[in-house]
This record gives sequence, structure tokens and C-alpha cells, in this order.
Amino acid sequence: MNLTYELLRVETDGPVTHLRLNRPAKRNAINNTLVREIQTAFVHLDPATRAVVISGEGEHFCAGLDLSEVTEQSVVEGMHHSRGWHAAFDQVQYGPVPVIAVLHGAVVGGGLELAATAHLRVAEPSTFYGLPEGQRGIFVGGSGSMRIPRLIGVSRMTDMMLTGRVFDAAEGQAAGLSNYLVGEGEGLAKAMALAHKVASNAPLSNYAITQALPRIAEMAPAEGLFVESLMSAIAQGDEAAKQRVRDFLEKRASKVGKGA
Ligand code: 1HE
Repeated sequence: MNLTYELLRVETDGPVTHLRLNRPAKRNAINNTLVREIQTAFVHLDPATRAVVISGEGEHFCAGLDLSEVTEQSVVEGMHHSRGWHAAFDQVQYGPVPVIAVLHGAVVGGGLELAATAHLRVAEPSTFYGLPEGQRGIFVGGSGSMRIPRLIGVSRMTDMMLTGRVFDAAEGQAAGLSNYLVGEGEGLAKAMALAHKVASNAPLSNYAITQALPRIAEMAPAEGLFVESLMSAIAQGDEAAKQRVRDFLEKRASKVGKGA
């Protein structure tokens, strides 16, 4: 399928698809076009894609919701608008492959909601995290209340929303907003390297990690353990798993180590 995008730049590097929010003049603020394009890109990922990297063009990752689109919205339109973001972001989190976000500059409001939807986050020192919804008189609507507390807890998110507290990159790393904190300008290279590493895993393992793990973590323990057994039996039954285990036993695979 030949898809063209107005506000997204899509590039491929072997098994890795790189999606770049491409609206730098508006700090990559997410308007209706961009949210639909994000959804479309994930629905129509090339079947050869094994991992996705998402980044932002310009000085900032993303300034959140395009505020120029909310002023004239009715209550019911607001509800549909929010549900539209949920549909798009669910497609990111529950799409076929792991997603790694590269963060720099502003990661605020809906931009933080998008970042929280990725499976891993790599931040540069310029990154700052904010949830200015409280100050704007609105509330998170792009899944932030569901996803952000799972990264940093309800208490920290409450502080960010009530007081407008902004976390810098180091505070975000300590709080769990980013998985990796790298040097300025090094985020994309790090994310691409991680994506290639992730892409070399057995696809079914990656699928279990991104799809089964977060669901099991939400289940009551007895149900979670049962689903874990199902998932592990399915994964180990796959030929890719059998080959990888044989490779280790026959000394062809790498050992576990810090440099691995
Ligand atoms: C925007 C937006 C936006 C920039 N909607 N137009 N998000 C916010 O409350 C964040 C609002 N933005 C900012 O605080 C700042 O723009 C930044 C810290 C992100 C960047 O500052 P700076 O100095 O680099 O850029 P700027 O000069 O403020 O903005 C450049 C242009 O982008 C300017 O437009 P211009 O036509 O005057 O050039 C800004 O108006 C425009 N712009 N951010 C619309 N967000 C699903 S619910 C999610 C709820 C939320 O996300 S609420 C949080 C919204």
C-alpha cells in the first residue's frame, strides 16, 4: 500500500521503521491529522518491520495536544476526540512490534501520553516532562491517567498535574519516565541500536513481552500465573525458541553479560 503522510516522516532501516513527528513549527503538537496518521502508520506497518522508533523533528519531541483544536469543541466532541486518541495509542502499544521513543526538549501533555505508550523510552538531557493540563483547565485525554501512573505512580502524576511541576531529564530518569538517558543528540542512534537488537529476538518472544506481560501484570495473581504458563508454553513451542535454546546448549549463542 502506498501511504503518504502530511505530518509524519516514515523511513525504514532493515527491520526497523522510524516514524518522525514532522511538525516542528508547532513543536509537533498533535492535531487531528497527526493522531490519525500515527494510527494509520501502525495499522499499516510493513509486515517485515520488527521494531519501531518514534521521534520528533526539531527542538522538541512533542508539545502535546494542539490546543487550537479544543477551544470550539462541545462536550460530546471532546469525548469522541479523546476516544480517538485512545484508539490511535492502543494501536501503538498493542501493535505487532516493540516501539521505542526518542525524547528531547518538551515531552508535555499529550506528548508525554504518547511517550508513555511506547514500550521503551530513550531521553536526551534537554528533555523536560510536564502535564500542563491542570493549568490549561483540562484533563489528560490521551490515555495519560491510565499509562503514566504505571510508569511513575499516581502520586508523582498528581504533583505534576496539580502544581505544574516539570521534571528535567535526570528527574525523569530517576522517576522511571525514561529507560535510558544518553548524551545530547545521541538519542536516535541509541534507540536505533536498541531497536535492531530487539528486532533480532524471536518475534513471538517480543510479542509475549509487549502484549502478554502488561496484561498479566494487571491480572489477579492466580489468573496471571495461568496466562503466564499458557504464554510460555506457546513461546517455547515455537521453532525459533527451540533453535535458540539448541544454539546455547551447543555453544553457538552468546552468554549473559553486562556487555550483551
Ligand atoms: C502550539 C502548541 C500546542 C506550541 N498547541 N500550538 N500542551 C501545552 O500546553 C504546551 C504548550 N506549548 C509550550 O509550552 C511551548 O510551545 C513549548 C515549551 C512546547 C515550546 O516552546 P518554544 O518557545 O520552543 O515554542 P513556542 O514559541 O511556544 O511555539 C511555537 C509555535 O508552536 C507557536 O505557534 P506560532 O504560530 O505562534 O509560531 C505555538 O503557539 C505553537 N504551539 N505548542 C498548539 N500544544 C489528548 S489530551 C492531551 C492534553 C494536552 O496535551 S494539554 C497540553 C498542551
